[in-house]
Amino acid sequence: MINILHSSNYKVFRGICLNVLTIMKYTKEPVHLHLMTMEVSWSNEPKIPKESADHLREVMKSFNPLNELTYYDISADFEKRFKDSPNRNPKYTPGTLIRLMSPRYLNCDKVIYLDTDIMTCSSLEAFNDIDIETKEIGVVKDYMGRFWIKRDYFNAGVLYINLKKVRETQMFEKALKLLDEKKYYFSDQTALYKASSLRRYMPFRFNEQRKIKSDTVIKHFCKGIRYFPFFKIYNYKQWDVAKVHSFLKITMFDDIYKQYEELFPNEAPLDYGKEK
Ligand SMILES: [Mn+2]
Repeated sequence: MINILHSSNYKVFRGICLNVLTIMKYTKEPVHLHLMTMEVSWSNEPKIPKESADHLREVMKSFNPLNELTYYDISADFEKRFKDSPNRNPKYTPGTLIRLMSPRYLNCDKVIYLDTDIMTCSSLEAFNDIDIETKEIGVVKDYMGRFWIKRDYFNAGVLYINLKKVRETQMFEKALKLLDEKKYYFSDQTALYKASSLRRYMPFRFNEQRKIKSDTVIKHFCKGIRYFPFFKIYNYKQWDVAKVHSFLKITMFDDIYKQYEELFPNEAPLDYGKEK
């Protein structure tokens, strides 16, 4: 059984659904998705409704009856933990802070945390070959941050978490404490960097922040820079199908987009071919 963690609000739920469809396609081992969500008084982003999570579970089970989904609404706990925090409104969304509470809720030993702007390109079983027994987390370097911030600065979009170990070392609790004290630009990514000491660095194919290669396991649709034909900072997500086609030139997920529209008729539709 492969344990996956997604944590977010409802705004980006279709990213999770799209990613789950890629996991259903490539990963043959049963998958247990831990879905954490919340809504808080200082943000107008709604939580993922339980009905949507229930539907996603049904879809997963239609691929393999052994697949599982557990839904965690941590609103009350989150409200209490972050209401006075200088980081309660991070650069992107408070939703990204949810994962910091995961060791308190999940009862498995290891989990693969995935951002919502992620698609898999081959089987997650590749993680089984990565030894994190004596480590807190498996991480991949941040493509840009390793030049600009620090050589070993990692990208927190994919984290292979040894929950047993981090409960021992209190790594996530340390990260939460750091966020109480000071405002960080990359909030929890920087806090996770500062709070961790036992890291396994994984190859870029586990969090590919550039072009998809033949051995890529996970493609991260994070912010990127292109220098030619002119300098451009871009940030196109996998559900922005028109840009995925025209700018990123990726067509390998076209069957997934079609499947999404068939299997999730009640969720936000994808904009086929719409130029913005
Ligand atoms: Mn991301």
